[in-house]
Amino acid sequence: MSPPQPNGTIHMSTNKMAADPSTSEPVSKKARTGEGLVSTWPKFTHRMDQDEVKTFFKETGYIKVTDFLSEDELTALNRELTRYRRDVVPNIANKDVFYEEKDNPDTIIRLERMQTNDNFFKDLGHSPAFNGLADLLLGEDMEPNNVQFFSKPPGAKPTPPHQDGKYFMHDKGITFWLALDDADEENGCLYYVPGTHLMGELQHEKSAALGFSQGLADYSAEMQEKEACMAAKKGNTTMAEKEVCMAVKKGSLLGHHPYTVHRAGKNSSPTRWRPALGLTYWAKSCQHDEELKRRHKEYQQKLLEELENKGRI
Ligand SMILES: O=C(O)CCC(=O)C(=O)O
Repeated sequence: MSPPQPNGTIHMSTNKMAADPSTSEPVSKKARTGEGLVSTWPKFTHRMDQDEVKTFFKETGYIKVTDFLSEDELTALNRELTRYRRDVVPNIANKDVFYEEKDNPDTIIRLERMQTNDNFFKDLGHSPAFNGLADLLLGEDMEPNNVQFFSKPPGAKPTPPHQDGKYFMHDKGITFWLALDDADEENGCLYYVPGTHLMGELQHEKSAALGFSQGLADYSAEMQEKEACMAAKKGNTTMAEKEVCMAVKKGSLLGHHPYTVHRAGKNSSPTRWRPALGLTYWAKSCQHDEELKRRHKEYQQKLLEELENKGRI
């Protein structure tokens, strides 16, 4: 065990667990930061085998945990989301909400920075279930960077293949994607390309998809063809061939490394939406990177201007 930290937390040597006086089990220090409902939710170690998930993540760059949330937790989360849409959305900044049909509250396709607009979602970000898992997978102290809602309406276009690291501008992060309803090939589930987390940042180009300004250059139809030819010559497989379909039931959790290449399919269902919650975490050490903060602010500003000019927000 390391010596007590200035804030009184005692870190265990393995995964930074602090002793909880109320139980004989160690509990993440993050358990204490959540208020109300979320703080009573079991920590991630009750939801999966942590060694297994850590090894899998290291090798593939992603995780998939079925039934991560219980029925009751999912019901509570959906209730809070309904409240957020009804009570919070009318008062938030334009940049934190995107609609399929502008200003039609029933057609929200994206919510951003929910943790800064509402305490429930702030607590969710800090909860031992998610923040503790981020600490474990990245092997350092992580903190919530964004809590987002992504929804694909019936007929929605695909999300272009990309690496989140392109948006983060670093690789000390992780993205969790929680299915709020069943997601499959029909309504636009995610696809991962295993092992791409080891390839560093790949070249991206501008994409027309709202909220996903960057797409992988290599995935354009022309590049895919070229890649397939080269791979065939060398006896290799292409990214498209390696990609894994992440169809999941509601309550399941996916997670990916900043450099893991991923995309979402189009929603070809005539009736089903595809709602999900995204939680991104950055290493606490990023707080000290002034250059990163500056570049990020500049990027956000540019993005906002572009969205405003297009009349999308
Ligand atoms: O939900 C989607 O359509 C895409 C989500 C995504 O790309 C992400 O969370 O990084």
